[in-house]
Amino acid sequence: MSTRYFGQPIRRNEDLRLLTGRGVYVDDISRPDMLHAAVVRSPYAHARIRRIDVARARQMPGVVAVYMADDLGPLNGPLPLLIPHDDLVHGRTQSALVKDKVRHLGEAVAFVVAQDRYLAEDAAEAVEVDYEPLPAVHDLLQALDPAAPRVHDDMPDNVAARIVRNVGDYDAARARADLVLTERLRIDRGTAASMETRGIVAIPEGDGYTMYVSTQAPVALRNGLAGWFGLPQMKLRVIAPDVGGGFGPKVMMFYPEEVLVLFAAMKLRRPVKWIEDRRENFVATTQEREQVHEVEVAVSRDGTLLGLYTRFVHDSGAYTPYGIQVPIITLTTLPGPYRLRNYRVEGTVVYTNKPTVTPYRGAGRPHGVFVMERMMDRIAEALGMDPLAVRRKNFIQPDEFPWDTGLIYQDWAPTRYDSGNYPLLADTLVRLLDLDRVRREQEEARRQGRYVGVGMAFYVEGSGPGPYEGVRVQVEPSGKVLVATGVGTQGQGHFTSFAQVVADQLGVRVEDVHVVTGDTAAMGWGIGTFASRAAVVVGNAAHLAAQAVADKARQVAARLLECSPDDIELADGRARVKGAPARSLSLGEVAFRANPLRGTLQFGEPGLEATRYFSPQQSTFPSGGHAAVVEVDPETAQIRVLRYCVVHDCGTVINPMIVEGQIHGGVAQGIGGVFYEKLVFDENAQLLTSTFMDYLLPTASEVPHIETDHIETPSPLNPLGIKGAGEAGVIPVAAVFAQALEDALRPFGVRVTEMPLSPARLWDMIRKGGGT
Ligand code: MCN
Repeated sequence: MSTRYFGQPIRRNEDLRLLTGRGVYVDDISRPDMLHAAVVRSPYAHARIRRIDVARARQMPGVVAVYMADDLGPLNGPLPLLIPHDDLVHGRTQSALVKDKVRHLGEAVAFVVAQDRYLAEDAAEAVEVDYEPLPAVHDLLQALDPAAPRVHDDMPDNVAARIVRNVGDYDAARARADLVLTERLRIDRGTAASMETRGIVAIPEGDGYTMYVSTQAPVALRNGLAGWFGLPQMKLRVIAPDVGGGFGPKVMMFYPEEVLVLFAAMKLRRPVKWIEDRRENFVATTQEREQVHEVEVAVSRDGTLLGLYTRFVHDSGAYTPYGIQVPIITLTTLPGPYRLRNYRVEGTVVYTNKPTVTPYRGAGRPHGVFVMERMMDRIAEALGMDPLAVRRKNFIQPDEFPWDTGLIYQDWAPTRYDSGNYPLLADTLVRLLDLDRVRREQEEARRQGRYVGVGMAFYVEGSGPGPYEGVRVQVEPSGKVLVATGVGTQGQGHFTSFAQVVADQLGVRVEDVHVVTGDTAAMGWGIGTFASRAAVVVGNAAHLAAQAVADKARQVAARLLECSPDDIELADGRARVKGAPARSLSLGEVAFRANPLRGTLQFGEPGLEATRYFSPQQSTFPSGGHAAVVEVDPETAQIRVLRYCVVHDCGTVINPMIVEGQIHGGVAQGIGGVFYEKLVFDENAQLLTSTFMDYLLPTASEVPHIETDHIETPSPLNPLGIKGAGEAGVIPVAAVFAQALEDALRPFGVRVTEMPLSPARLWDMIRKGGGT
């Protein structure tokens, strides 16, 4: 066995355990003396609290404690603003428990701890809160009305931030344009709806605490909570066990409940568990997507994009714990694979009385791509050009990398594309789709009175940002290899892909590499799993650490086998002399002997172990193209997805099967965002879609077979050439279907300008003609 694992579609190590019910999630953690918590949540989106009476709840049998804001003392201060930004003039964060004024539905006002969950829920209902309901800001445009209620009383209006960026000279581009086109586009709010909701267990142990949390960022959470509670970091261990989906909102470090559960465990000196229920998940876990854009493009007659100007409003909900990350990502994503040299953006970030917004898979990117790709379609339409021809005309060419868009996230984060080949992406997509045949079939269908349409969209996304991740690789005397990293895992296949990277360096079987993620005791440094960064940052750290271990193994083995380290090869789990395979030692034996105690060697550090960090200078920029073929029945507006094709470039690929799985999951979420998933709030900012009966998730029967192909333009920014893949599936889906539906329904003049698009809305448009 000396096959390279890198690039192979190895089956996921973790799946047998997970599929046979041996996964361990937070709710599986149990202790004999464990207490259970429930949160008293506001039924109003905007209200002043006159009085809270917990007397009756406290007296109920089995109730151990009921906490209100004042019980937490200084721990109830506003929680940290995690990602400050110079443009965020009015950052606001919530406290663990509301004292005076509720700012969104479901905000926590009291915390009940009881012998079991039933008693805790009953007691939570017995807490009496006297609310004075206030008119609510329920819509992002309403938030801008000078007469609108104010979400934060200490602010002059509801504007958290104004973001202005200028690249080149848009006005000059406009002046010389043959054509100026405008459009108004809207993307609505959705929720990640991970299968496992949030959950927390805090256990007092000795003079410290262990917490099990369904989080994407265990080390950051440990550091944040330790700082908040004034605990030495060594006295708080955070473990993210198996996590049933995160998709962004579980990166939040930290949520009110994390403070409350740890606080209760400290006070009561007993383990405390809180598991979020689905209704809570709809209001107390962060959400994303809501944005309205007015766009103008300046174009020359041959289809060259001369400039783009967009004014947009972003709804951040009631607080900005993540700063203005989502709208900034939108504006840096918007240029996409195109040569956009004149670009002006004016973004306004507003507060509303709706749950807080933080990144959800794609994080601002689907919005940016929707805007740019819709405008590409408008250009094609106005000039009577083929939509793909317009895109090809404006693609950045392979010899133009690195390509600087002129945009920066912050000083340290330029949007400089590292590598790519967008024309090849398009060619590969056309081939995969067999576009000529699809067009012929489309014409044939139209002759038969059927409405078939084709949509295509392209994107470039920033992925794999720093600042760093670390990996510890350790070979045991048993020959098994332990790989520990500080990131958490929510289903991305890290147990397998990191094992592949390490196995290659050490010449061992991938099954013999055991990856540990998400335990601060195993690796105390780390940032987290988000921004499609783990493959780039952890993958390369794993590569460097495994290389260091391999070097040491060669040195130790060379001494034992009396040859030069250069003559040692690591393969089949052994260190052997090249050309003399009989002279060899198992890697486990080398690890055992690499110890001054064992007599033969005098190495300073015992064992075969190394920790290495990787700190990328900047993000890498994967890209992709998606295409869909749809058929719409104009009588019922029923949509059938006939084909869905994805061509993706995430640099070198560690495991193509995992990457395809990631893409499939992302496309499924994208389809949800196009046809089904919409959080609807009424004028009181009450959520009307707070169950899966109203907030529809696509199921297996709504997700088509997805055909994928890859191209590889390695990133020059990291040793393995990797770019991220975790969000690729979701990013262009809205743009793809918008074009496909317009194409299918061209005879009806349907214009898609908002997402999601319900069948009822589409039916209406088919009846009346015109736009969303
Ligand atoms: N990979 C690879 N080769 C590459 C790039 C990636 O083999 N060139 C593999 C990686 O090794 C890893 C997987 O693909 O096993 C995803 O890697 P990466 O793109 O680095 O993304 P992360 O691991 O950082 O995961 C985060 C990303 C994000 S941001 C969201 S949101 C998301 C996603 O991953 N949430 C998920 N995928 C998810 N998948 C599941 N099942 N659950 C979630 O919550």
